[in-house]
Parts: sequence; C-alpha cells; structure tokens
Amino acid sequence: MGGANMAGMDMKGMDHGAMDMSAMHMGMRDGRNAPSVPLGPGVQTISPMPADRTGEPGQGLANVGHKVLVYRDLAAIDRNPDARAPSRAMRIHLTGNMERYMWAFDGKKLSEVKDPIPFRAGERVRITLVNDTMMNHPIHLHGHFFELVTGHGDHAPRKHTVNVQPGGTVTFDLTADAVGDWAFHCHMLYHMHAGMMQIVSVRPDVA
Ligand SMILES: [Cu+2]
Repeated sequence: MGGANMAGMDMKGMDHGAMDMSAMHMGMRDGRNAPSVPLGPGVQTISPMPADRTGEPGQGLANVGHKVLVYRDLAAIDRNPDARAPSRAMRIHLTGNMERYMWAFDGKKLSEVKDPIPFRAGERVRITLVNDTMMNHPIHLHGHFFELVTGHGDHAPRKHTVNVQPGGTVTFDLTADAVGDWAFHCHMLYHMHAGMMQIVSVRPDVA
C-alpha cells in the first residue's frame, strides 16, 4: 500500500530513517506544519493545511436537508466582560494515532508532560487549537470561559468547551482570571484517559 502511494508525495521534511508507513498512507506528516510537535508514534498525521472550520456544519450534517447552525452563528447577548486584545498567542496541536489508540496535545500524553501550561493571573491570551487528527475533539477548560474568535467582536460567544473538527482550527481568547490549577482536556473521556489532557496553571504576578 505504502509503496504505491509514496511516489507522488512530498518527501521533504520527513525523517526517512524513521518513516512511519501507517502515517504515509493515512496522510501527510510534514513536521514543518507543527514545529513544536515531536513526530513520535503517537502522531499519525499532521494536517497539511489546517483551516478554520467554525463556519462549517459538523461531521455528518452537511447534507441533511435543513438548516444547520454552526459556531459562527453564535453571538453573546451581553458585551464580553473583557474585550482587551490578547497580549500573546499560542498554538496547541491535537494529535493522535487511531491505530494505536494514542491521543495527546502536541504529541505528548499527560503522563509524559513535565510542566503545566502557565498563565499569569489576569493576562489575556489568544489560543489556537489545531486538530491534526481525523476525529472531532471537544476541548474543555475548567475554571474559565473563553471567547471564540469567530467575527463577533466584543459579543463573541463564551464557551468552556469547543469542538475542533478534523483538520480544523479553533481560535479563542482567554482571560486567565481564576488562580489555580485547572484540567484542560478532550471531553471524549476515552481520549482524555489515553492522555489528551494537560494542566493549565494560573499564577499571580510575584512582586
Ligand atoms: Cu478527543
């Protein structure tokens, strides 16, 4: 299978010595699209061209013959409590290997992660989730609401869980307003149990 498919593929950026044949036939795994992600066995695919899919119906709802609401249809009734522009941005990849049942953020399951994801209390950060897998992942952050960046300005919809479609991205702005350590995980609990979870740590500034 792999041999027949290899001819037309862009081999640049791949580690030929450690080439993973399942990744070859599942799709591209070009590390240039995810430089922060170690390309171990738990990373079967890297989306070659991840795109914001918040304007698209969910999986299986494209041709149902009736109107389907999408994330971009949502807007908050009240003005957002914090409409500041974010002071920094981060990208988190949702990674997995369906054949080995491995799920993680940035290619590292929870038990391999040494440090929490740090935030300073009160800071506002733009976070983009990039789904490099072929499954949906509803990503949930405890202790906070965040505002989806879907074109509604200071009336952005506020969520604590957002589904990221396969090959899709979701961007949200987060005000880290709850000091403490918070679970941040896929809400498909069997993905969470496999390791698609990390700890978000919000700490006050030390004077
Ligand atoms: Cu998941």
